[in-house]
Amino acid sequence: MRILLLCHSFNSLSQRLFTALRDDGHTLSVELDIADNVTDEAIELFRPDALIAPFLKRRIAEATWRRLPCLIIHPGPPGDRGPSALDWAVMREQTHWGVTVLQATAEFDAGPVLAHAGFVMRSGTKASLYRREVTRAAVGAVREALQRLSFPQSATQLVSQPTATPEAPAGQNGWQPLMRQADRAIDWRRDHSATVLRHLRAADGFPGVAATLFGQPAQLFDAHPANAATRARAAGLGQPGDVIARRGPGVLVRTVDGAVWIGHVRRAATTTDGLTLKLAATRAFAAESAALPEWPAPLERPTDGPNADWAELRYEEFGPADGTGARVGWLEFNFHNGAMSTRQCERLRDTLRELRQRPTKVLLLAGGADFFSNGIHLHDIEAAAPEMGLTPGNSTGDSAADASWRNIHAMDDAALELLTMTDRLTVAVLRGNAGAGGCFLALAADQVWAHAGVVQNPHYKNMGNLYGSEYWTYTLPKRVGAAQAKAIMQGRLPIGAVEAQRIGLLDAVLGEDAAELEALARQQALTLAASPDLAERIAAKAARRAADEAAKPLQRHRDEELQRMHRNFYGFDPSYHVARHYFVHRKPHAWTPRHLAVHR
Ligand code: COA
Ligand code: THG
Repeated sequence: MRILLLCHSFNSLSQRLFTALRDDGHTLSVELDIADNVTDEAIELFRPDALIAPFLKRRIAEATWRRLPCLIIHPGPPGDRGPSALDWAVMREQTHWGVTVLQATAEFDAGPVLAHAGFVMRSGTKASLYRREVTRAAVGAVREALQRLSFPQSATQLVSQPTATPEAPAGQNGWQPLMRQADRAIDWRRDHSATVLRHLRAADGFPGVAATLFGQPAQLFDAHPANAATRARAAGLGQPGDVIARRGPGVLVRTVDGAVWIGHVRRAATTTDGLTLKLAATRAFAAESAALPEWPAPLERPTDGPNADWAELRYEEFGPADGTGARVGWLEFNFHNGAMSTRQCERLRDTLRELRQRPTKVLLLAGGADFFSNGIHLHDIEAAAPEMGLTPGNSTGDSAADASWRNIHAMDDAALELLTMTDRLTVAVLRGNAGAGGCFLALAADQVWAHAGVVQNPHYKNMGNLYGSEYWTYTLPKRVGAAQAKAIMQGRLPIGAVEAQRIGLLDAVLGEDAAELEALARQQALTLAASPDLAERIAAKAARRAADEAAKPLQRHRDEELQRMHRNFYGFDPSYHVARHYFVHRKPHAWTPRHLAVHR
């Protein structure tokens, strides 16, 4: 079929559908929802058999939904309707939830149900549920819906009788209104930790919960429970609502029954443009946080039980302890949204250096649970540039260009640790999507494993024509060949797991989701560590690296890449600074990029 994706932005769900439906043999094009006449034009040009709206905020015009089947993906079960479906589901602690594919009609989310899929709710943020459970269920439901549409008879019937609701539960009007800040409100003096966590999870990544921190107004995000030891330590300190310690990006806030970690905040606007950024709490409130004691968590700790604890980095080791086989290391870096600031890159680099001392023969780099990595931290960089680009952003005369320069160096340093780890095998385990520099960080490992739902964007040009670094000029052609490397970089398109494996970007696709991948990757790594030719493999790796180094040193790759990046950051063309500004402030698109709108 010819399928037009109509979306508010080309977000992770839209990208996953784009790759999945192309894998199925459909012809896809994308139009961002800019105006009704632009959508009309796209339909005129592309002549789609169906339109799919994975992430759409505006109403599809009647002339459009009468003309061709328009499939709305609603992140709720049949009968549920409205713009805050997942927010309410998390807030109300639903134990099961679902995704519905319905046909657009005059009323929001009230059209005929074409397919639906359910899932068991997990205790996670709205955004995490959206990126994992909702996305997986949506792909299944859309495939089922398209199956139904591909029989022309039923398609005609659906278009001509768009008010029938064949599968929706009878008599259920599940309209749920937009969730407002009043619904999300927390009161530090009254609410228990569980309430605070629930409200923040329902509002994460957008719009956050409006509250007071350090006595000042801010939107709060990225909340985590304090474990028993932390709660005990916090018990005598301060009053509910007081900030009492810091850890990584976050701060610890007292509650009536303990304490919660708040990782990220968006401070209330102070400038006339009203623009603010979601930043690490310790960055947004840098002066206030400076006085707080650091309460670190041990790097090596379990995921469950009383010693489980929140921190960005976590390491674990497994395998035979009796010397009968090699040990395997597992390193996670759960950086919020996969964005890696200079501070975070440096912590990762230092941790990788530390792990060189461990007696492991296989090291798994597990990235974050929702995103493997998305490269340099564009919000953090933007924070150095309130007036955009090269304008000095603060009293130290720092600029977004300087912040970008430091961040890309730190990113390269982390990648270099991996590239030079020649005494063991390294594997990047992609539990979630990876983008730009995050993809190339993964390629710095010997092998890359992912699950079937992972989408990669192994290119930089979408961010104002960035050239990119992370030694991509070494790793990408080595893996996929020069011609394919060029095609990927210029194509700027998301690549699903099936295609990624076909072209050599991935070595293995294990399981259907993050949980399945995690279990399979651990098994596979133990097998690898126990393989009789392990020593030969490691020796071959070291020899290959030495030969490559002799042919062209890594430093030269880095220098050449950074020379181009320097021009992107400091040069005459401000495209990168403009693109970053639009991205971090989620400014609406004025047109659909031509690599997506192939019909244009
Ligand atoms: N540096 C800094 N930040 C980065 C980054 C980088 N290198 N790469 C990605 N990010 C950030 C993005 O800025 C975005 O930030 P956010 O947390 O403020 O949203 C985040 O990572 C993820 O990007 P996005 O493209 O939005 O991913 P997504 O598709 O997985 O998220 C939603 C989708 C729906 C969860 C999210 O956009 C949301 O909560 N939207 C509100 C719900 C809504 O409006 N629904 C419409 C009615 S149906
Ligand atoms: N039929 C048609 N068009 C549609 C849908 C449909 N467009 C997309 C839409 N479904 C997806 N679902 C919703 C449901 C409710 C709202 C938006 C999208 C909604 N919006 C508020 C409004 O427009 O006033 C604003 C919400 C906000 O600010 O985020 O209520 O079934 N033809």
